[in-house]
Amino acid sequence: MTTKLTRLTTEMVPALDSLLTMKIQHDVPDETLQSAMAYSVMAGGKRLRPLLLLATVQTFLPGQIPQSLQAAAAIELVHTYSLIHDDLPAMDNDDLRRGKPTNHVKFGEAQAILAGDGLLTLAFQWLSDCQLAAEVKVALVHELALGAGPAKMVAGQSEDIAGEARQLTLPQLQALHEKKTGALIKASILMGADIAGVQDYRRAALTKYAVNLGLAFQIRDDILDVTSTAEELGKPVHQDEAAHKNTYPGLLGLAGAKDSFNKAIAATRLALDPLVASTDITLFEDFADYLEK
Ligand code: GRG
Repeated sequence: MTTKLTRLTTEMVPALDSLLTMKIQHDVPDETLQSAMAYSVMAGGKRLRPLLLLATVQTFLPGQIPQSLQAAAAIELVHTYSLIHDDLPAMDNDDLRRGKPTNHVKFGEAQAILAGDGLLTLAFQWLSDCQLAAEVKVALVHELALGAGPAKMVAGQSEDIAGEARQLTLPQLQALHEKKTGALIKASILMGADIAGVQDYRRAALTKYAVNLGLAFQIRDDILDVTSTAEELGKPVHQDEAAHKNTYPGLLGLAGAKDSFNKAIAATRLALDPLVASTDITLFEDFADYLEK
């Protein structure tokens, strides 16, 4: 079945990909750095976070989609930086990502660190020079810095690494996931809301939706690490257990993790209730359906 999200993806991913390719080429004059940055950005990611921003704009103010593409692409830069650094020998020490050698395997550790640094900084350059009103750009910079920065994603990564040595409780694990993975997902949706001028009860509903979607996403990732093959995921599996990571299946068993996933998905859908009377929520429902497949 062709869903609204499939149509948005078919239309937007090629546009995002060509913007990412062209602007990295234009904005990164050093050839080695440009290759290392482009390698991971163009390695076949699903573009989930940019699509969340664009789906939010499409739902509330579709006329702003063309001006939103660069902001959506900026989120993918931050996401890609986080994956490059996460894969480094000093962090998860992974050799495979998206079915390809990781950045440091291909370009060496120093260039991989710099590629990540370059992507993180370039994201904010793109937000500051995109075609949106100045006050919207400030809101976007703030939202992305909050979600990706030292109070959220970086803190989550730090806690994840520190937590390898000890068993977290379920609330501690949920808080860690909310920072490490959830915060960027939430920022993506709220940045869409900033562009579309979504406020009050609608922004509150979107925030609740985003938090629960992010949680469902991470629990699903934990489950897939246990149940999938490396070919299916394009990255090594059973890594979490080997690294003594705190995960949902590790803490609750596979059945318990699946139960938590189902609860997070139910909460994701419930969060949309206040919007139903005024808004076509199909795109948001499609993301929940996608995670459930
Ligand atoms: C290094 C500061 C810093 C942060 C890293 C995101 C992150 C924090 C670590 C990644 C660990 C991980 C694999 C978490 C699982 C959730 C996740 C981010 C999966 C990858 O995202 P997808 O599925 O990937 O959207 P694609 O390849 O489609 O972009």
